[in-house]
Amino acid sequence: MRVLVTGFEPYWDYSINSSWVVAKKVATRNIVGVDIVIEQMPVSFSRVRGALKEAVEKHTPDIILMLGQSGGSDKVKLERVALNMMDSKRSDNDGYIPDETPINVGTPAALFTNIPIKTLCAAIEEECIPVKISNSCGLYVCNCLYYEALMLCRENPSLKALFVHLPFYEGQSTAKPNKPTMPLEDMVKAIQIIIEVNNDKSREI
Ligand code: PCA
Repeated sequence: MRVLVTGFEPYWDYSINSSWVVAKKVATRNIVGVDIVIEQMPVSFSRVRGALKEAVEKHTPDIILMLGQSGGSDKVKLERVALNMMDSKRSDNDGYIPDETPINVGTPAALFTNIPIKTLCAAIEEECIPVKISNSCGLYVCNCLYYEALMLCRENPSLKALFVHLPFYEGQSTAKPNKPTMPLEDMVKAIQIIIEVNNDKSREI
């Protein structure tokens, strides 16, 4: 099984993005029968979809596992849905600010993950890592990437995709003061569990 793990480049005043730090650590894990490849995604509405397509063509993964930083969150968030809309008060890394702009014209308003997230949530909870299912991936670049990944899954039903939002990690120099953090190791472990559960053919997921 090949897993493409993506993380995001820095954005706003976050010169370190926890999602990329976690992706790099996940890539060093040895999971029997699993080939893990990582790619960094741009925080750009206009470039992120092409970057994902290119990465998928290059690696031909079975699963796309996308990571993003959710500053202020105190849990790992398994995202259930991507919405066909871009909206933000702040610009992306290209200086673009969308205003309730559709990602695609003529495609569904919402797309759901094709990975059983309740099973994953329970498996991560078992390891006492704070986790929850989230029903909103926001309307910023993370959601745009997720929507594109789920569109690719519609074209190729054997492909699976999930977006996971991550808190700041403990000791992250760009974490906002008084905002929750999580040990880096817990976040890496959570992603490892997601990969292992998906790779465990004996497990009914
Ligand atoms: N988080 C942002 C974009 C990049 C990232 O890591 C988001 O939640 O949309």
